[in-house]
Amino acid sequence: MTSPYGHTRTRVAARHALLAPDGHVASCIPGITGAVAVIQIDGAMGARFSQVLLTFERGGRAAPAAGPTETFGYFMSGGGTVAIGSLKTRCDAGGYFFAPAGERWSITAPAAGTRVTLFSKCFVALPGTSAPKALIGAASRIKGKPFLGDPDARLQVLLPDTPAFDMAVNIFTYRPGATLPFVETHVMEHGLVMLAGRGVYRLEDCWYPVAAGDAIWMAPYCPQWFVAIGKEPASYLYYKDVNRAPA
Ligand code: UGY
Ligand code: MN
Repeated sequence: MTSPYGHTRTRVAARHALLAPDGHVASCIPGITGAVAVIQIDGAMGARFSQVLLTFERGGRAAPAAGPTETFGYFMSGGGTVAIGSLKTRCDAGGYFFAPAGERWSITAPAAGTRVTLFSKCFVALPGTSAPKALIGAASRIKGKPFLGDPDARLQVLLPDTPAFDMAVNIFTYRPGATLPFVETHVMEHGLVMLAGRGVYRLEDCWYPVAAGDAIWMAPYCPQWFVAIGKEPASYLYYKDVNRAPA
């Protein structure tokens, strides 16, 4: 809903950001046609990765040139055909893919209105370890495990937890009233999109009301905490950089 007095929940601070959907503005991204592309987080904000929301029209297509970045894509709604090298599968809502650096990937034949969140980063190789392989999966096949023993805060780990991967992408689902158990402060950076429900996100010394569709950036060492509110579970998809030596 537009505000007659210029209010928005969006806030871009030096070391964290909340982007509410009311502020979205589309960008043209090479290799993406027939889709509204909103760059929510990237290097211009201070991040070391990018987060992009694609909303496809019928006949839309995403097929960027291969480069040094690896890409994780998650179908928030709708569906489309994902191809990475020799892999090719139809993904529906909750489907996801990982395309390693240097490999071409594409999304074709999307249902109209399909929304996909992409996280991309420059791959950092680990000497002596082979690079991670392409994969296509579905969140429905990944069991949610209690986070630090709390059955009301469940974590689904979407990518293999092995040293080859320098990124992790997880889904956190909270029953109403459940929280992150403590205020986390860590070197890993986060990009996040609220998939469902509502809550309050603490970022540094600010507490933000958040709801499905909101995107959040947390710089390294940004103190963070969450509580789910309302009557429905709240869930979010989030990115973090992992498994590499400190800078
Ligand atoms: O994996 C994480 O760091 C996660 N517990 N952080 C978060 O949900 N903000
Ligand atoms: Mn965290």
